[in-house]
Amino acid sequence: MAEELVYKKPRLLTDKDFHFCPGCSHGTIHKVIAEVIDQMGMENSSIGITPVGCSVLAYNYIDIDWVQAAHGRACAVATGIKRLNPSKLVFTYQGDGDLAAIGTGETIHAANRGDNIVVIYVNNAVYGMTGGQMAPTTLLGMKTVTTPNGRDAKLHGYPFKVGEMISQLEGVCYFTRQSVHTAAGVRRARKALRRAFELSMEGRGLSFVEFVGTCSSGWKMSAVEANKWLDENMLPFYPLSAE
Ligand SMILES: Cc1ncc(C[n+]2csc(CCOP(=O)(O)OP(=O)(O)O)c2C)c(N)n1
Ligand code: SF4
Repeated sequence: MAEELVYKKPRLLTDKDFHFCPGCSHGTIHKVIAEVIDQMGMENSSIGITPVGCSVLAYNYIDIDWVQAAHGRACAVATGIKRLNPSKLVFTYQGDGDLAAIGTGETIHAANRGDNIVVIYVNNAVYGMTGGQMAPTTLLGMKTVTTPNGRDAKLHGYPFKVGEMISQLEGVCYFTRQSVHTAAGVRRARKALRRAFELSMEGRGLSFVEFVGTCSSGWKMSAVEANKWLDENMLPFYPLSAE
């Protein structure tokens, strides 16, 4: 009987060891991106833009062209790059601290203009790189280093559903929310990301691909606990899309 290959390292992932903590979603999301770019044969015509956050070293791991943006500015940089290079696939890869706090303005206006970029948004509900502070996306009641008693709506406002807001804008052709904490989730995420990349190359507008992710270190949990916590707490508030 022929053996069926169920897992292999994507060709476009380099041999560098990830700096991500065990149980972090970033590594699996990198893998999905590398696979989809490879499947589409776009390794020589893709440009990724990473700003600041744990995603900052993506250029070390996925063997395509990358540009480093200042914190929050990825959508503005991506807009310029795409307008000058319309034949390229241009995407950003941003955390929620980056996209939903310091970069809110750039993101909303890129979406409203309908620039043909793909925004990959990794929402782990905290500022991971700086040690697990509250982000705009932190759930109510969630403990972080800056909300030791849990996020309180009266003091800190409500968690920000960026995807739902962005999806209302005329310039946005596709919004999807995915996760990679299960094998089925990884398969759905791969399909959704491919769709976003294809729509972008068809010039249909901005695609917004949200990943609900874990920050095992910021959440102070093991890998297994973080996946369970994501399932039980993040997904009821940030529900996944069917496609
Ligand atoms: C202009 C500026 N302000 C603040 C910082 C500090 N800083 C570095 S990463 C970060 C937040 C990153 O969080 P997020 O975007 O959610 O990404 P994660 O690390 O969780 O993947 C902040 C505030 C900075 N580097 N530059
Ligand atoms: S601090 Fe959080 S987001 Fe950053 S690598 Fe570790 S687990 Fe991932």
